[in-house]
Amino acid sequence: MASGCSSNALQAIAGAGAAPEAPVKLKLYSFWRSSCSQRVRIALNLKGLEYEYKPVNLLANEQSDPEFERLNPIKYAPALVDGDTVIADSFAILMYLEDMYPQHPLLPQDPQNRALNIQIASIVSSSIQPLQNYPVLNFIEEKLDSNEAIKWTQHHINRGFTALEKLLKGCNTTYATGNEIQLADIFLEPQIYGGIKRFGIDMSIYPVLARLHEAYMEHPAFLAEE
Ligand SMILES: N[C@@H](CCC(=O)N[C@@H](CS)C(=O)NCC(=O)O)C(=O)O
Repeated sequence: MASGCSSNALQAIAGAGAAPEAPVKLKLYSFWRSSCSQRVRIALNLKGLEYEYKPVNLLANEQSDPEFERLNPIKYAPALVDGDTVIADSFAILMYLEDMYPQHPLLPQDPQNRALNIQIASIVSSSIQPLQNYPVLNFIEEKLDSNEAIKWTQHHINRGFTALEKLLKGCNTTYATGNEIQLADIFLEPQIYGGIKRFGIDMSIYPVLARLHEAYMEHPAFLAEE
């Protein structure tokens, strides 16, 4: 996955409504394979925001470095620094970006559609991703074995994907909740991508999610990520 893209490319992704080019001030502490970090990188791409990329190698335990722990005491990627403001947790970062940088809104005005976006984001962020996080998998591998860890992960991803597929049944828009990329999509794609590439999830049983994955693969905000 790329760690960022040029400001010209970002402006092109954000489209005509993008804010005028501002001096670099955002810093994103991120790990390339972290789905939570990918959420933020996609939103930054969509909003056409330039940022300094600060890699945190989770496989080398850099999240435990004191410098990073000061930014995020729970020692998870990502964390965003905007001037004097530090925000850790992808959901909080996305809501902050939405408030501060309103170009390419991530949430629709319509209350039902807004709630659906938040519900989908919440299923991914509360009921799927935490159950496939390294500390959880490492614990299972230590206590049981690696076969149990992969079975555990696949079970919880399939449980979440089954719910998401039901929720999106009949979805006939380009993306999950409309014809623009919104919050739901930003949570869905990194989870689907990781499900396929890391955890071998069979997407043929999730036709709506599989169709959305194809659509994301065509969109420049996601392409900049792969
Ligand atoms: N709720 C947090 C969860 C963050 C999280 O779990 N990040 C993972 C990577 S996606 C991580 O840093 N794991 C720590 C580790 O692997 O030790 C968020 O959305 O930012």
